[in-house]
Amino acid sequence: MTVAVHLPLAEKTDWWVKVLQERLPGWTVESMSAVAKPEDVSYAVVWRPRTGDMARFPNLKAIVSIGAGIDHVLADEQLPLGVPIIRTVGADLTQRMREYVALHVLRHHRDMPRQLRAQAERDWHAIVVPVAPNRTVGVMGLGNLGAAAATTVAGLGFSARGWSRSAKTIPGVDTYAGADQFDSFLAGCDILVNLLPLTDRTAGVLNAELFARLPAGACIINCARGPHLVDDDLLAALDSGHIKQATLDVFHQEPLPADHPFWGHPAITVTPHVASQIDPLTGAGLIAANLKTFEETGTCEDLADAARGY
Ligand code: NDP
Ligand code: OXD
Repeated sequence: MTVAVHLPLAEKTDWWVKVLQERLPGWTVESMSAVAKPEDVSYAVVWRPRTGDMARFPNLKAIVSIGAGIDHVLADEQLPLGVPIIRTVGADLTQRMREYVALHVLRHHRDMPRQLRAQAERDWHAIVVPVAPNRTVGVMGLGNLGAAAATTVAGLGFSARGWSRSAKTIPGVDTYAGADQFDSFLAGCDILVNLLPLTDRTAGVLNAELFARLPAGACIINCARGPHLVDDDLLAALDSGHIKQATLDVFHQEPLPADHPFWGHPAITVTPHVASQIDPLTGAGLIAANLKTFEETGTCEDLADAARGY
């Protein structure tokens, strides 16, 4: 069984080849760029593959995304149709996202950016904020990560709500579903967290129209994908004061170009796509287990639905 691995950085590819080979004795794991016989490749394990990479392999049984999102795989216009895509998800990834969302929700809730500005000016300035139950945190997307994030903020005492495509029941979280309930969901969200997958339907969802539906002074946390956000609309909403602050972990172009206005904006916190990066050794174990299960049974639990886009 041959597995071809590709990540944008050659040294990362080499690392994944090594650890996957250790976990898949009897299989052949190699860098995609070193594959001599494309017809032998049964599985591709990738992060941000290049256009046409998968089309080279006529006998591909499945593609593994080294991550939860599959948008980077589906972006390949030459992607062979019908090849199953396996996500890499699990408790490690979910826990890291819980921590990131808790950190930034609390930071906005307690107005830490303003408190830090006061410290810089040696100003003993006490900021009094509402208690968490009087603050509404909305989470867009209630999958593995969004449901965990919503449950986490509910556990901190916030008034938590979430929005997804299909209806859900999550203890402690008010849930909304579908386009019909989107406006009701948004109204009253003091802090909005985006954990939607990037699809044709969700691209650009964080736009001027959405910001206008949020209460004045709302904060945005985007830890899903850069193209969910219309950058100029956020800058305008921040400059008008309608949106107070934003935390952004993901961007249209990564790394975020040095001259991008987000870097120096006083109301924006930039993090470099680190909200939830799976521990690589844990991820390698999950991927090896999924490959073995798929090889034995022709399916596995973490299959994405390529037609749906996530
Ligand atoms: P899942 O696929 O488990 O869940 C996606 C959720 O979004 C589901 O609840 C789904 O609804 C909902 N959804 C999808 N499309 C729509 C729509 N059109 N309208 C309303 N709701 C919709 O994803 P995960 O929770 O595992 O991950 C979410 C995203 O987080 C990933 O796709 C990735 O982009 C991002 N991510 C970012 C990381 C980072 O470090 N910044 C790390 C890991 C992931 P339903 O349940 O009804 O299908
Ligand atoms: C993912 C990511 O999709 O790291 O897992 O963004």
